[in-house]
Amino acid sequence: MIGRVLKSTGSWYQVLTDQGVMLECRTRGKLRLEESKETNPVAVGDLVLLEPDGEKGIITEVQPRKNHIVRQSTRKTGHSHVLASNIDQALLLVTLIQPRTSLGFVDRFLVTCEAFGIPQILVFNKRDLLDQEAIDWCYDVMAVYQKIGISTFLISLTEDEDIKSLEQYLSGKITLIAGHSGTGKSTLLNRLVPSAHQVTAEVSGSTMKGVHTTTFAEMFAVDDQTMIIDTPGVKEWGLMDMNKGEISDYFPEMREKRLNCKFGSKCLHLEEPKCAIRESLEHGEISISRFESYLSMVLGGDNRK
Ligand SMILES: Nc1nc2c(ncn2[C@@H]2O[C@H](COP(=O)(O)OP(=O)(O)OP(=O)(O)O)[C@@H](O)[C@H]2O)c(=O)[nH]1
Ligand SMILES: [Mg+2]
Ligand SMILES: [Zn+2]
Repeated sequence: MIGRVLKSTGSWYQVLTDQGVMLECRTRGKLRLEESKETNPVAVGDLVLLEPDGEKGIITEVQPRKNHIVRQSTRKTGHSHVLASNIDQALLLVTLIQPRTSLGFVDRFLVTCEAFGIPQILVFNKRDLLDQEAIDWCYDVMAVYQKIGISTFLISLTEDEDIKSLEQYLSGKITLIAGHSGTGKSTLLNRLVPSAHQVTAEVSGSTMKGVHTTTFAEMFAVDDQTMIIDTPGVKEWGLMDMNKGEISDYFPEMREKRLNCKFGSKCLHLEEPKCAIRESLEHGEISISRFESYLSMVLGGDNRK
């Protein structure tokens, strides 16, 4: 039997078999030991081989993954957690307030997706909480991302009667939803899959941050072809291990320009002479906020802001 993992708690897995049956499964001890640095051997989205075990199932093998996205702990514990596998795209759900999402966080997430070859959608939620000035600022920020090929949206999941323009981008695909706690990931999921009844909770009145309501990643079907993965809110987004020289490769607006730097792929775009990236920055072709994010990644700045 073969199936797809819809939910993983670390000790048991909810698997949808190719016969359309939902099975609660466990793994064999062996499967766990074989795994290296990642804390979870089986991730949401994995295609797995199963053996029946009474009313339940045993996962005997994880099929090779088309792709996966890893959440790296920012503290140097070396732990990494596969958030999900075999996805078509990642939707980053952010809010300017309640909670605040920084552009540094956005860019670290986008760079990680680029490194894993996963297309991204950037959605600003809770428009209803913004005044006109903040909305104007948000559109300026969205323009920066649109320019580098990322689809962006500004929505209010509680006020907008329909979110069809966004839904079009999800249709027929497997989409992972990520973001800080409290940005409305589960609220979005419930709008897409009303039968899911995912629990949502108000952000804390004192910290204006989410209260970590969703605790496990879980995949839901919108229709036969469309799947959505709701995930627990992340506080920080650490960059996976990558060479400093590699980072600008994951900034789409730098990828080609960097070939024109005098020092070619050795240029880190810091103080080097005849740097095509810094020239583009001066000409306004690369946005200052994106370049600042780049610098903090190369110089190893604070990953938590
Ligand atoms: N004002 C406003 N509130 C919203 C909007 N969308 C969601 N919310 C509220 O924000 C709160 C948090 O929403 P959740 O869907 O639980 O957030 P989450 O991202 O799933 O949070 P975690 O599961 O903790 O990661 C809830 O009270 C939602 O009703 C919006 O567009 N505007
Ligand atoms: Mg949630
Ligand atoms: Zn350069």
